Amino acid sequence: MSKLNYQERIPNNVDLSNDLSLQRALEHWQPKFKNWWQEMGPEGFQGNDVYLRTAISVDTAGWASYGKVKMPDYRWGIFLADPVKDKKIHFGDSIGKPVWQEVPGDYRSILRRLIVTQGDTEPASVEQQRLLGKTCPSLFDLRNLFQVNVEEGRHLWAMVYLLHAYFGRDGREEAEALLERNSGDEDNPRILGTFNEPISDWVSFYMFTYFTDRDGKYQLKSLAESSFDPLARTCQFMLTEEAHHMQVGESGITRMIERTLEVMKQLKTDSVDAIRNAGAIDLPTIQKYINFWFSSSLDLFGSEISTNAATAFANGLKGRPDEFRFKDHSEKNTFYKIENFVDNKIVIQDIPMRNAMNEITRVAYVDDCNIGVKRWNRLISKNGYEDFTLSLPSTKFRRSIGIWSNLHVDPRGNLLDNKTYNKQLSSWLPSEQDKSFIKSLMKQELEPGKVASWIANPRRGINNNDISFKYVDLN
Ligand code: BYC
Ligand code: FE
Ligand code: FE
Repeated sequence: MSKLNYQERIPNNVDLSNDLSLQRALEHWQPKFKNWWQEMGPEGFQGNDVYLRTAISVDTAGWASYGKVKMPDYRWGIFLADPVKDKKIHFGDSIGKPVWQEVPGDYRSILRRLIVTQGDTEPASVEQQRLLGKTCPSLFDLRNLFQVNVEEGRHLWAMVYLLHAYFGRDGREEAEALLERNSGDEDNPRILGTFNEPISDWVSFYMFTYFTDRDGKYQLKSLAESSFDPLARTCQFMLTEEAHHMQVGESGITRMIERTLEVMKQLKTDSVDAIRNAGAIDLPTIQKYINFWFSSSLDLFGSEISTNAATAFANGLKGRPDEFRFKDHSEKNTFYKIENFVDNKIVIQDIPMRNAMNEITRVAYVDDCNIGVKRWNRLISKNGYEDFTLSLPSTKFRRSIGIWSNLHVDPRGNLLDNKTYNKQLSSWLPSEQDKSFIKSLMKQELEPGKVASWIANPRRGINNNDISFKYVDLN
């Protein structure tokens, strides 16, 4: 087990003190990161003690410690999973050769592009969530928001370390640019679409952590397979933290639904108006938020048929999530059945497997998303409302990237004509009215143990603490 070095300015397990020029470069970037955190990070509560977990080792048993810390003093550091001796490349064209400890010259720009794209999402999400503290439904949720935020900050550090350590001057420039692009900025936006969408209410926050952080899980799993060993090891450790982010999303959505069902039972009605008047969120509105964030997150996997993805696989840079699940790790002359849209018709085609890597990853992601949906539907039917079910919309619905982009497809996957589609679109997505209703519910609740009207109490507290524990010290 490699102990993390906490004596240094930048906690790390990469022996930073033995590489003075790298250490200096990162120490030069550190104050820029801190400035960015102050300006673009969570608004408010920066001077308050927050009950946060911090990584202290990469050992699976006991990798984190919990304690109160002011966010700007959080110990962001560089932690890579332990190396595996004699590790070999296990997919693509170079199976069996040793994994790389340095970047092969030929792959420099494509690898840098992957790392920059991954890195860009991390600070983007912090920016998107920066105002949510003002409307937190409880201290427990406020703490979870900040936990997610500081860890996304650490994920940025993870990518910046790789850029500084392995990409020289270009890498240092990219590291600066990661702090210069901003979510939703007209002139200099974040790279991927979803990360420029505003997250202005907590319903969107839970949807984002359920659906968009889960894209993170699948992309990190693919990169954890990489033949560039430092990238693989970094992503492996990031996945440990990622699990909590998705848990925040899943439990948040569950608690919203629990509260809605409670109101429905009390009032013996499923009338949208009655539920809303009681300060809870009707299930059809929750469905609309699912439609929005799921469809947006699907675009993050890239085009269904992608030569970029084929190249990244062939070169051993990016594998499939859980590559061990597959028999053939070369996939050189193999094919994948895909639905394509040709001459205004949906057709089934065999395409080279390597070109289908984005779609293969997307399919695994969709299955994973469905696990929570099934659980929510069990909860709804257990409470006696069998005739309402939540569902994921068709993967063809509202896409902006790939085969289905800009086609008029309804949530069930049917192609519609222009006019019908545009008329109905607002009934599938949160309307202005829905949004202003949700906004009206977003009232800050800071009393320990209390929650806002629209969400149930959590089942249990954090790290064996009570629900009413003061997760954020106010004053
Ligand atoms: N928006 O062949 P294509 C996370 C671009 S989330 C805008 O279709 P490719 C997190 C693409 O860049 C995980 N542009 O796709 C979650 C390319 O542009 P260039 C983030 C898009 O390249 C929550 C062009 O379209 N990690 O960690 O095979 C909170 C054609 O590309 C989009 C990664 O993404 C889009 N949605 O795959 C915090 C992993 N989609 O190069 C954090 C690294 C595609 O022609 N990135 N484009 O200018 C990748 O592996 C790939 O870049 C992608 C795209 C999977 C994103
Ligand atoms: Fe992350
Ligand atoms: Fe995350």
